[in-house]
Amino acid sequence: MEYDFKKIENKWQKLWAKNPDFDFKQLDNKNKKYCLTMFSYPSGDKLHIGHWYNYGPADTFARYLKMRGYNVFQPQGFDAFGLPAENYAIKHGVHPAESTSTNISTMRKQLNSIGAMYHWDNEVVTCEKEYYKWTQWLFLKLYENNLAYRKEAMVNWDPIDQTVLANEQVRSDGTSDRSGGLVEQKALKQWFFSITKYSERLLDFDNLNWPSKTIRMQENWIGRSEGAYIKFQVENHKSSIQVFTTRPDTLFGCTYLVLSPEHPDLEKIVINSQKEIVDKYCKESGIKNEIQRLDNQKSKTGVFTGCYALHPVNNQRIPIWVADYVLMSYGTGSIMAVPGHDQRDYEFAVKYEIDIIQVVSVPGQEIGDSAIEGDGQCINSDFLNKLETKKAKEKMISWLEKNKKGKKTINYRLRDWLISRQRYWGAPIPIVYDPEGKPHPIPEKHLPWLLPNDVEYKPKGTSPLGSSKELIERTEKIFGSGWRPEIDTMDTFVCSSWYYLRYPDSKNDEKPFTEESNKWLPVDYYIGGAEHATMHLLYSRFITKALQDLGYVNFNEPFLNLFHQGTITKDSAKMSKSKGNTVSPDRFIEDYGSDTFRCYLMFMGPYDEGGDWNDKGITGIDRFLKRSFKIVSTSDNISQTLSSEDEFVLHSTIKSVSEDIQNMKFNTSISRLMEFVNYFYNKNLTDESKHQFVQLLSPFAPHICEEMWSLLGSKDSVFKSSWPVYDSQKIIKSSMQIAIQVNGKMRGTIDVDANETKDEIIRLSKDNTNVNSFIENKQILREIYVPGKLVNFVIK
Ligand code: ANZ
Repeated sequence: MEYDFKKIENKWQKLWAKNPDFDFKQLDNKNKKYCLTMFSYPSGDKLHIGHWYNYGPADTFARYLKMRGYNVFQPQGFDAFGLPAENYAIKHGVHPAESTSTNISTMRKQLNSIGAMYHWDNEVVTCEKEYYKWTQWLFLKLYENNLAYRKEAMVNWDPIDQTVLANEQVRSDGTSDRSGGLVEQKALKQWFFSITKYSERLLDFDNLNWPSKTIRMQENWIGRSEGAYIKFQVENHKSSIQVFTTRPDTLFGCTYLVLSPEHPDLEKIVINSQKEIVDKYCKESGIKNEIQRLDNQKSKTGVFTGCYALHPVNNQRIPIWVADYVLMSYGTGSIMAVPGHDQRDYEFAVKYEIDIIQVVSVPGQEIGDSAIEGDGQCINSDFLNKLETKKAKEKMISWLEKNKKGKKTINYRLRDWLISRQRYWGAPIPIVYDPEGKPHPIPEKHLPWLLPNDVEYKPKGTSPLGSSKELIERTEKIFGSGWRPEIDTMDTFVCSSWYYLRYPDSKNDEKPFTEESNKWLPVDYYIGGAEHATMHLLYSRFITKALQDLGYVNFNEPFLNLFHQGTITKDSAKMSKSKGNTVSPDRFIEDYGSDTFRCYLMFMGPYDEGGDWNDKGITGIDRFLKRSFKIVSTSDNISQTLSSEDEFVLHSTIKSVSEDIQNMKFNTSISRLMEFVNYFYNKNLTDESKHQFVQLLSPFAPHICEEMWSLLGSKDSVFKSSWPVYDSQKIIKSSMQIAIQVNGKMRGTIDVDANETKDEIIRLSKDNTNVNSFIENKQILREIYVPGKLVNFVIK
């Protein structure tokens, strides 16, 4: 019988769609496994190979869990709001609602061709009002609980996309990761979520099985630093300047202070004769973004304020400078500079001829071309002298606390999450302003607060919603004349920060989720790209923890096991449309079928590393599936029993495939299945072993296996059957090698049947020609047999 993949795949996709076993409503949440892949943006009009690489193997894993007896929930949806979808719409001159919905229906069809076991009834589409109503609800809950607030802030402005970007969306070279434009700084009133209140708790990864690299990235992003605040009295002034330092042990080496150009006290302290040059300096640095300011390659700049501070311990005069290598957004926006032990300060002090005092000594190191940044022993430091750095930190902090000049503190690099976007295609922020401009939350009964349609959505620097007459009329009608709507929309990362909570009850229009639907959570297995390490994966953890605190969920982490798929390259280069080296999945599905395509993706390399695409490789998989079909579907290779060697091959295949698939080692699983087929290709199989083989292959190639399962006479889906179990007795090697010694010296080896008796093994050993030459005509005093290993003849 020929393997007709088109017919088979078509047939089973239709049957699965109708099969009540794949109906979520029938699923019990006891013994559940919630398997989730990161949902896709309908930004392009097609799924690309990266989507397949995320979704195909993830489905293999989900199907395997189902066969292991779990109640598997595997939903799918679309992250449909946001810049990529909006830019696609602008480029193609259609309304984003229209292009998004067309793209979604194409992608839905393509997703079906993967042959994945999706619970489509639970689909989530974030741009639909039935969904964003609850994104707005989430905003309101955070607002009511002081976790959402509005403030004027310097923001990253993308001049090409004409919108604000989160720090995470700015690349290290200062350009936008969306448009590539050079990001500028701009002061705007913006909405924020208070993720920083959760900094410490977000550093707890205890019960998570996540890639350690991702955990490290989140830790670095949160950036916890232990240190101290230290107060410096300003000479002849009432005010004092508070700095944040991680090195209070170096306080005696502080020879100047620096305020950031945006520091609010700067104006108060700068002396008249320096005002003009300080103002000019601040204006110039206002144009630079944070990344340019922190660029270590560039020479540091700054100007003297003319004012002095007093050293908190010895009252010495310390000049106060302004310099843009100090950022307003970190610590207190001002530092104590210790040029002997901080490289930035060192370069600055050399350039502006400021004193450098060494206060830490490290054997073999001298302050020469650079500062000594490491730990050591305190010198030139009064009561800290001779102490090790670590001890000195503690001693200085207790001195400062006792004398009320400072205190121990912990600082985090994490910033609050800026969620306002000056764009059209997003969930409107559910806030209105009274005639005095004071913000008020929109009462829940008015949700969804609809995204207006009468909008010029192309970006022009102000929020498109401002051009909607309908939105203003709606606002005035409900709240009164002179009331104005908020015209910014929410960052799409807000939509995706909670979507996993919506899936189990995605059509509920009374509640975003319920106690019952939450029984499906947390997500057991989450699979998606590593590029989301510091954005989506951190935001989701924050939102889950916030909702737990507000009593809406009873778990504190959204994703228990996390896995990142690798990338598929072409000739070792990343696939991209601009390079013209993309591989369209559709063509290969057309030519080889979905099962072959999925299997090939999994076979290419370890799942977390990816692999290099080549067209020849896929023909190998094609041959493997054809041969698999043949050994199962022919009836003239049936036997009643298997030899012990055959059984060994069968049971060790079951063992290794089970172990490897459990660890998402799909490539080695497929290799083992190929070895199985090669071994049995011209041999007979029993009916049972054919069944077992089909079961092992089925999570990888679901369509062909359903077909083979039914050819073998089963009425039900193979995915309702239980994963095969190996018999440990049968994988004991059927023969064993015995070493033969004479008086403890190796004289030969023999292969014997694993069940051979001791007497027979000793007899065979004596017959070995080489051994025989040593024992012939000798008196054997003892015959020692170590079972399964060796025979030793002790002779006179
Ligand atoms: C004195 C000192 C001496 C420092 C020394 C370092 C070494 P992390 O570890 O990243 O938290 N700093 C503080 N606020 C800053 C700001 N707003 N902009 C730029 N730099 C700032 O870094 C903390 C250190 O970075 C602080 O400790 C401070 O310099 C500097 F031998 O204070 B340190």
